[in-house]
Amino acid sequence: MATTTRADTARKEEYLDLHRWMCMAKALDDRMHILVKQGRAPFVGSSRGHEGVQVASTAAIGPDDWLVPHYRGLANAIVRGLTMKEWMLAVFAKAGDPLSGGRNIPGGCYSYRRLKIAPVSQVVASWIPKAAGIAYASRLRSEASVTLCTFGDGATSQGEFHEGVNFAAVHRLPVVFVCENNSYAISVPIRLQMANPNVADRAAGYGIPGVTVDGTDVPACYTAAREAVARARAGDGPTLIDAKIWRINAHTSEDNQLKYRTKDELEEASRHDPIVRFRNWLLERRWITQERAAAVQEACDQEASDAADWAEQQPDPLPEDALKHVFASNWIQVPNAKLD
Ligand SMILES: Cc1ncc(C[n+]2csc(CCOP(=O)(O)OP(=O)(O)O)c2C)c(N)n1
Repeated sequence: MATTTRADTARKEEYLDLHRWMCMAKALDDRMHILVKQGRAPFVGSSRGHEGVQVASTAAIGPDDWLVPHYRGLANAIVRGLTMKEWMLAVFAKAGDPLSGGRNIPGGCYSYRRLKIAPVSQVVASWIPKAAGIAYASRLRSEASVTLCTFGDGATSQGEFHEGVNFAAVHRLPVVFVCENNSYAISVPIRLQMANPNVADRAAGYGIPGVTVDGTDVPACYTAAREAVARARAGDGPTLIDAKIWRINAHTSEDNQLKYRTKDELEEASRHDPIVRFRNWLLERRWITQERAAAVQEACDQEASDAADWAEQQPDPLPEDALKHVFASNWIQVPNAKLD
């Protein structure tokens, strides 16, 4: 009979963490959809289908590294340490929301300095050159940090993708670029975005490694991300990972995807749920039981529901604080500036 080594046990614990983080993201996502239907929350940009690559890539970096995620990166933020209560404070735009002080749409625009999550933007691809800039700053400061930058396939059609990846490649910056390739930019399918659907092929044009991975396969994503992080940390520059996934929900809760996806396609997408696939992988290894997996999801669902009820009762931001953190409080006086 095979014996379980200490390394196996450590690995198992890591993988069970990945599973729990995915369940947390699903629980918050599902709860937000309920809250929107009830008219209690404004909006969801769902991360369903993206959780596998998100937890795997984020678990591959450390607490001193930087995360520059896209607006769909709920599971990325969870791995960094974001709690359900904090997320729900943002969903209800409460004064204590650590993400934007109740100023932005949930998950759409925020930052979290303590967790080293750089500002998330709705302006598609605008954060890609910023990730290169953060990595460049780390280099100038002789810090050992790696920057993880995530985006969708649609973002790769923007000029900022080229500018950011090219700059990082030229300067061999410690960045890991992860394309969460769900093959849609809202309603625009990938065949209308690019003639070559393999985003990783473009890496050759920048002189960096490109890796295609099945983004619903958590262990494969984890291996690809850890290898890319190790390359970045060793001074060997950026990697472009193209993680192929399926978008399970609509683009956002404002979108009716039946206008551009067939019911058959949606059924197919639901068969590519990374949580189900990863749970089966854990079951095969007997690292989890059906009962335990169900209990983890149930506990996460309950925690998300409790977090929502708690957050809803928290104080709203004060009207007089509305302009706080919007404009600089001290104007910089430019000598001899002519303003007329
Ligand atoms: C510069 C810019 N152009 C257009 C939009 C509108 N928009 C918001 S999300 C989105 C789709 C982006 O698709 P993708 O990068 O594949 O990410 P996904 O939402 O599929 O995860 C678009 C076009 C925007 N926010 N910013």
